[in-house]
Amino acid sequence: RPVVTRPETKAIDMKSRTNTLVDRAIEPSDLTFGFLGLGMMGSTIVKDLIYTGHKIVVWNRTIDKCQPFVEAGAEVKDTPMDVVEAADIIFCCVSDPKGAKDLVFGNCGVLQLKDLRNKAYVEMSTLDPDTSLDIGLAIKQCNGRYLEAQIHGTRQEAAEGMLILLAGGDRSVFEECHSCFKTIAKNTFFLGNIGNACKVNLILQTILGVSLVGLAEALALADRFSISLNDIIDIFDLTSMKSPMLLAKGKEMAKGDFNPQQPLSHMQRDLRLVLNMAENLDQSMPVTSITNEVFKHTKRLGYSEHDSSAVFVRSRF
Ligand code: NA7
Repeated sequence: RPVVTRPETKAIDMKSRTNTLVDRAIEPSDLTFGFLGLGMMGSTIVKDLIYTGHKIVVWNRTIDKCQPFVEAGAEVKDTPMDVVEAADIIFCCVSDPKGAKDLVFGNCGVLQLKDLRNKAYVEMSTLDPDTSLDIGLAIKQCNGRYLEAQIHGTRQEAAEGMLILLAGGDRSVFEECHSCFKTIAKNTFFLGNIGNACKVNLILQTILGVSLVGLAEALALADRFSISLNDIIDIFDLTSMKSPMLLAKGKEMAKGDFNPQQPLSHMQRDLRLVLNMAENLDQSMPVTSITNEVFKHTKRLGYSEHDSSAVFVRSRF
């Protein structure tokens, strides 16, 4: 097994500014927004929200990650429950459905505050529809309002406010989050009931995952023929098959630069969620199943924390 070095994770630079946000003339809401989870996406989003003038209260499991946000003007709290107490609308952005449930149902979690009247909870963690329904129901049973707001895009797109935001659940929350969503997303969709946004997000991830594996296998074959990968990408760029995402990922594969924009572990998690959804419907998804196996194997090779484009490494064996 090759020795794999972990990708470098740069500390968030609170001083850099993004032109797209300057141009958007965002009028920040007067409400106080809580934010649970300062990972790669979470920290980028919070940075944007502070920059556009929102009042923010944060919490992260690894407390050190909160420090740059305190310096930038956010308040930090000791537990998720404390954030809920201090904020009107609380966003959650953690790695997976289990983490999302821990924050709601766990020790010092959101539901410890038995009455959520006048509070709204917004799930940005990528979730399967059933988990989102469970969380939504629990929040509503405590008199709170719930919105799932699934985010589609890379960390770079988050930094530039160019995500696609897919929402479902309580429309009034969707409207109250307008200035936040305008900060982070170029397009925002309200898709109706809880679960709908999760389904659409996972369907988009299926297209992405399957495409990446196809790209990786084709480039690996070119490599076996000793055809320059850069030449292939230049020609691909002239075809009607090209897309900004595939071009970017192809270039990363050619360079062997797998700095995480969308971690491979997240891609595999999404494929697992897709296959679970399909299983419940008896929907056959053979290509997605194989794609999932390819990503699982690449994880086993040590590339969980690298970008999804690292799937190329496995295709070259
Ligand atoms: P990252 O960079 O992998 O960060 C994951 C975050 O989730 C990070 O803040 C973690 O805290 C937190 N986390 C994970 N599990 C838990 C549990 N069980 N309890 C509390 N906190 C937890 O992910 P991204 O920021 O890129 O993505 C977040 C979501 O946005 C994800 O669903 C994407 O699909 C969309 P830590 O810092 O490790 O203590």
